[in-house]
Amino acid sequence: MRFLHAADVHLDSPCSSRSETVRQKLRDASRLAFRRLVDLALAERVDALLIAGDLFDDERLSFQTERFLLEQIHRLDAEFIPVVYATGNHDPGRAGLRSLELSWPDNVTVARDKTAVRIKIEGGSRESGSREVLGVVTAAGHETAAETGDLSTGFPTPEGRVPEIAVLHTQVVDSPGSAAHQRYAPSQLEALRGSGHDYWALGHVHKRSVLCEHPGIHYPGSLQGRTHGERGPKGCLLVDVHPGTKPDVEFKKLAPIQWEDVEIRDPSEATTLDALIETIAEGWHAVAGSETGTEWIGRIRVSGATPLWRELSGDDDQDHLREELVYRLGLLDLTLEIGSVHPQVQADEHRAREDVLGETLRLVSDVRTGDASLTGLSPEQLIGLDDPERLHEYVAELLDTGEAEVLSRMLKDTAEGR
Ligand SMILES: [Mn+2]
Repeated sequence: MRFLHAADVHLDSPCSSRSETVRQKLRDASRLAFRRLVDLALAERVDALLIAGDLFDDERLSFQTERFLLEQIHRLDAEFIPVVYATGNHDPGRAGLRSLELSWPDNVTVARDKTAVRIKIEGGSRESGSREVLGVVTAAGHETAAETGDLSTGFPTPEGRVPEIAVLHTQVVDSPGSAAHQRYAPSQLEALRGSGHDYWALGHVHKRSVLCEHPGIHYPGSLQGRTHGERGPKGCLLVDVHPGTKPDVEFKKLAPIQWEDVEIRDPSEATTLDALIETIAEGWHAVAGSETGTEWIGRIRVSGATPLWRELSGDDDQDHLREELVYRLGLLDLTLEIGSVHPQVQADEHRAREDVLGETLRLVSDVRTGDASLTGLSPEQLIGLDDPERLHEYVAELLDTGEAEVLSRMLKDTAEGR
């Protein structure tokens, strides 16, 4: 039996941390990814499409997206491709909720609560009537948004004559990336391995991961990444299952927008902002490649010793650098994070000096670490302090690049970055 396994589509997800333009692009991208999923199902002539929960977020499904979703499912119905959809914690199957009330075409089976639903998947010629059972899909769903029980325990033991596939939105305890997710409907890897199913089509963890090759126990990851935490290519799994052997599982990229991170830890060679842009561009292309047909959202972190430490510490130059990078790398959006940047001469080398420089560096350092008293400094006098309780923390922030500043003003070879 051959099928597509997708999960965590999150249609119409708000992605609230981004600008309105980017949010709109991400919503469109989720829909395009879903359309591509249906295109792929038709092109590969699969026997079924399995969706392991979180197809959308609660009741937050616009009328337009609802129509789009049903149109896409109708395309599969027209080609007699069954869809098995097990609800997740974001789209629970309680009566009155969208997952249940949508006017699903006849090819859709919704597993809406802990009662396991069994569906025979048939193949062969419709005209001659010589139909055969290719496999059995069993699915259970989340009835509410906070299922705490192990839903996998209600799955009946497979009979073993044809491939048996299980569909479930669950957090397999101790699976990679599971710590980032809340503990909804936890299940045990050993129990899934020993259940007798040939393949577990899981959902919930947004990172693609293989928990077991044989039997196949897989998370396909989200269909389209929504945050910096969901990096890399996103899509679905194309699976072939033959009883008794390891399933063939192939990842198919579908997401039109991809998130990636680049970290520049040694920018010391770049002596101008243009040279720094060049360094970052090299780092970016090493991660993102030169692939076309994908839009990118980047997060770039720069830290370490650099002759540009003073420019990089100022908002104006950061904004300029960010805009240049967006243009140069052709990004849809960019989060630029300037970490701790400092001149190439380290304050540590001069802190022990028995002169005014050593004394100043020690004082700045002590204020930053909280070892020096701020007695006499009145919170009312300080510009920009909104909470008097944060006095020490605030002064430490003001002195964040204080040692570098003192060094560059007093020592010849630091001003130019040496
Ligand atoms: Mn999800």
